[in-house]
Amino acid sequence: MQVNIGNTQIILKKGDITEEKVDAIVNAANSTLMGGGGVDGAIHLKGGPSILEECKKIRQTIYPEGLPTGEAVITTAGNLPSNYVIHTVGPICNGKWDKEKEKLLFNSYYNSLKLAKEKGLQTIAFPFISAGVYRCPKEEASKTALKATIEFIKKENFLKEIRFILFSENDYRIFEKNLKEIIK
Ligand code: AR6
Repeated sequence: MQVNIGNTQIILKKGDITEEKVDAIVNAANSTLMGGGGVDGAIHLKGGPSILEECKKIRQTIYPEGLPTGEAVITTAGNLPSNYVIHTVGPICNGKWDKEKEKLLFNSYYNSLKLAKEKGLQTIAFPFISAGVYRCPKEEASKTALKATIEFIKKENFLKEIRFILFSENDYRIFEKNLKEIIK
């Protein structure tokens, strides 16, 4: 599914984010920035060791105590087809949801988009942040992702293409339903 909002196209797609050819893919990292499972593991595995090397430098210089939840940083993308990886940390929900988690997840998407703008990027692809190991309720997490994206487009009028790469049919359907509701 794809829709245009302002000058930006929002694209929903089922697939593997490590195969996306965009200016930047977003990584659902943890605050250590040292890798992990899920999409984080897949990105480091396929992208190769240079991504981790840059993450280590970021830890040593800007974030010695780890990347706070809701913030975002950028590295190059090693062997991946994209040019950059934007690493952000979503909230840990463990099945629960409240205003604080919503705000933090909103910030993860919004700050990733802001960083892409600062770098002058045109295309970006997101995974379903915090919907895996961090177990945020998918319905609310998807609405928050779309809300942050649309607010960014309306305020900043930047980026040509924002993609959501959903790993399962079920996740794709959740996004499709919520995006249809938001634009109607
Ligand atoms: N492409 C697209 N989506 C994917 C891929 C992929 N290759 N692999 C998994 N997903 P998760 P989180 C989906 O757990 O919940 C890591 O260990 C997955 O189906 O990757 O934010 C980090 O180091 C799910 O819908 O991220 C952190 O410790 C979504 O990506 C922690 O997990 C996010 O699932 C972060 O947890």
